[in-house]
Amino acid sequence: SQSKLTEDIRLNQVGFYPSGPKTAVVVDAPSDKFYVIKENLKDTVFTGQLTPGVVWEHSKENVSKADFSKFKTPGTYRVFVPKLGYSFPFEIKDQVLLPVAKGSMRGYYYQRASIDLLPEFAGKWARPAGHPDDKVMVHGSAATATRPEKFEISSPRGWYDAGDYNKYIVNSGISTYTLLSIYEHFPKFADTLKLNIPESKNNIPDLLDEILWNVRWMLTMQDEDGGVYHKLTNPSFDGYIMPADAKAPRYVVQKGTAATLDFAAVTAQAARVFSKYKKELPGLSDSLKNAAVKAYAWAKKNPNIEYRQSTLNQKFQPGIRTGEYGDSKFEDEFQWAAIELFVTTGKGAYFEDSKLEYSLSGTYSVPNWANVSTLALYTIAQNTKKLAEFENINPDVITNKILTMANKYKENAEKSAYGTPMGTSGGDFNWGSNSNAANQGILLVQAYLISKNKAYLDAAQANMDYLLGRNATAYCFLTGFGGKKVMNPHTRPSEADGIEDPVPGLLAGGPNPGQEDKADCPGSLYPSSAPAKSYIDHKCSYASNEIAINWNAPFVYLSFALEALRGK
Ligand code: 9MR
Repeated sequence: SQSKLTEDIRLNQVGFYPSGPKTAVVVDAPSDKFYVIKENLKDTVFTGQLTPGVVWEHSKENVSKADFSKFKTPGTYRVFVPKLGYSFPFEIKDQVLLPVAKGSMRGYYYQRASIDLLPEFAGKWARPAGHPDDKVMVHGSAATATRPEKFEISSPRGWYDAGDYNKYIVNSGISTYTLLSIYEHFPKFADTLKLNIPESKNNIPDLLDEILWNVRWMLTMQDEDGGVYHKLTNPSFDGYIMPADAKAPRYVVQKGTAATLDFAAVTAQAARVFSKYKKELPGLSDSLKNAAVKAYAWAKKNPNIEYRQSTLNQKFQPGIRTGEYGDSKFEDEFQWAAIELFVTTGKGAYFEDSKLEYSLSGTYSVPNWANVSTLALYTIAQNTKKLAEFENINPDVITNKILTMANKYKENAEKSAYGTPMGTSGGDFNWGSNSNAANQGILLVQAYLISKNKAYLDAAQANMDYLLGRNATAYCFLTGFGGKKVMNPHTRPSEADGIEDPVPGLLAGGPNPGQEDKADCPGSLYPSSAPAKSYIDHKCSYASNEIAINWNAPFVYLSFALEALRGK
């Protein structure tokens, strides 16, 4: 019984940096010793002491920690616990996260609308183009378009949002920002990165080429008056069919305040990033900046247009029943857009508009699609020099705000039974919980960039370990990686393509005790109602096993950041 694989040793199933922290978690440890062993399952390379078991409140498991950080020799290993068995294998080496970083970024290529995925880039997941989106109706056009005769627009490209084939501006906002931030925060690293995508041979970094696929789509979503449509969508979700087989009519739907401000923030940021490529992409940076300015002005004039599907459907036909991304509070979107515009244009009026000086005493939180003010903090923390002319604001107040937020997560990582920041805040285990883990990681990386205190980076890495296997489900949550693999994500191409392996590089939503998909998944499929265990690797589970561009993006950021900061 000693020489069997056990899922009760939970660890990062991809691997560790030689000089970085290395911890496994053991459930109901029957021994107080653990060993790091070689792949021949015989040779022991490290012997360690397990910590006494304690209960993790989020999974109700009794767990001990196995810390083997002192072991630094590159190779492939497993952790072995007598009377329990051995773990999934993992590596110790430099650049150990590079494959997941590239893989998760390449996940976006597979999400592309309006283009054939070719075998040379997509391998066995090659597929014909779907959703050309070159003729899209303006929903309720007579009432909402600038010119009533304009019933149709062209809005190709972009990434499918998630397991469905629709394209939503609000969610594209935080996703695209997060990916562009990789370039802004780690330019040297991003410049040379190769992703093997159709544009790999041009003179623009691959990371930016991929992001451009979505940015160009976003630009088409702006109406002539500056307002931005909330989404481009079918009236109802497609069935489990391939993109090329999806022929339902498509609509751009209702210009709104949140979409317009998220658009303004991203296009302002993208204008900065692409200003370095004026020769390769003539006019793009200026167009982005103009689009941002115009969008922001529209939002000032229309500061309270909420997207609420039920209201919309009382007014217009056909009824729209796809993802809502509804939000009724716009202060955070205003602040984020204003800060991005300030940093891009240098115009003080945007800074005044952001009200940052006054809001810093209030609450900021780990960002998500509906909650974006912390993104403004990240941007300004990277650009504190621009604040020189504002005597009333001390840049340290901003960076300290980030540090204070991060401290909570760092401390929780240090004291939690699983050694993870996850579970620090009440709502951490929700729909898309894995994106909370990754976004906490980003917050901790910002704290590290500000302070150079390695403890923040260790805590950030703890959530990478969590996502890659040191969690209460034992799954490695990025498709295509790890020992216990996600095989049945809720994503249409993966369900319809007849290929056993799911499209790689996509992060599963993760444990979600809300179980909002119960009606579509037999309830008994959920193994547990404990928050950290409430997950099923089943295609029915859109509430725990879908994939989404806003969940992948922080994972991509976190893995690239760790590579850039620790890879060698
Ligand atoms: O990520 C969204 C989550 O925060 C919401 O609780 C949930 C229900 O409204 O919707 C999620 O977003 C989905 C979107 O509406 C449509 N595409 C798939 C997204 C991920 O499930």
